[in-house]
Amino acid sequence: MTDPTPVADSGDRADPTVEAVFDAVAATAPEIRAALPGRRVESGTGNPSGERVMAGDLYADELLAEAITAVDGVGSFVSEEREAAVDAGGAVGEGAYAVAIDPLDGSSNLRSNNAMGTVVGVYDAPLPATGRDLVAAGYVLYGPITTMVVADASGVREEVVERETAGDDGGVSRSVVEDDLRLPPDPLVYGFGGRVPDWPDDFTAYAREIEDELKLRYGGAMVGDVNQVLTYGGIFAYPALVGTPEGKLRLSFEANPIAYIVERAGGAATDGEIDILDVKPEGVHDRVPLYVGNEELVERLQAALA
Ligand code: AFP
Repeated sequence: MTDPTPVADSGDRADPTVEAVFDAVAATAPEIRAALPGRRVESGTGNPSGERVMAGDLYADELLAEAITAVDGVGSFVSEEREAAVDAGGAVGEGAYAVAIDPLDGSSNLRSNNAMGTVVGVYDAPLPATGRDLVAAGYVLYGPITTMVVADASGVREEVVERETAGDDGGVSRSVVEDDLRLPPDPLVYGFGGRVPDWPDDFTAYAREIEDELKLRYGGAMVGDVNQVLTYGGIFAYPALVGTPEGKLRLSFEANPIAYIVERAGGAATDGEIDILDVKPEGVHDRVPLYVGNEELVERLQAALA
């Protein structure tokens, strides 16, 4: 494993620890991306949620753990792929942050070569914590272009992440391409996960209405699907399912960071009853149904499920 590469152009942001975390995430992104072609196979191990783990998941987790635990002001590194938090030195909640990571969200898309990403939540409290303890959140999207969306108290921005020179030794640049990302007011797309026969009747009825209004866009990686909603407006859901009312997505690693980003961009996020950011976890690997997007669509969804 190589040392994280230096990052340029990160700009003058308010919280130096938060910026250093996203510098570290950006610095790993080209390396993670470059390593994916040889890591499209299952690793042979499972994660704490009982899912099979791809070799790419493990590689990304190792690289991110190394880069993020080296950041001054980070007290612990908590990963979807690890049972326990990694102690990074500082006291979380007393000046140091806990960084929660889904290293390779949508890694089952490695096989079919579709989009995937890395999700980041920076919490000012030991985990498990609610999303109200987030001070920043973001994600890297490994699409045709590597982009990083970062949300903090100042708003939401989208950056392009690139190596400055060819090869492995150059620095990594972060170039802001949208400095005030807002959900478009006229929604265009929707993407709902889970098998349709497993959807509860009230959610199915809502989906039938939405199908008449918006275009289906579903790629099987939350980061890619939410990025479409942020770009075009709309709604993404991984709903409660018959037999699995908790849905699929993890609160600490997926739902909270995405809710934080979308709410900062002017949208809304719910578990069907309350704001995702108010959901109280019992454990770090808890799952939660997630419905996120334009406020009007999320409010209608909540009314449909009431
Ligand atoms: P993987 O990381 O195992 O590919 O799961 C991705 C994910 O957690 C999330 O990114 C997607 O929204 C959701 O699962 C897709 O699940 P389905 O395969 O059931 O559509």
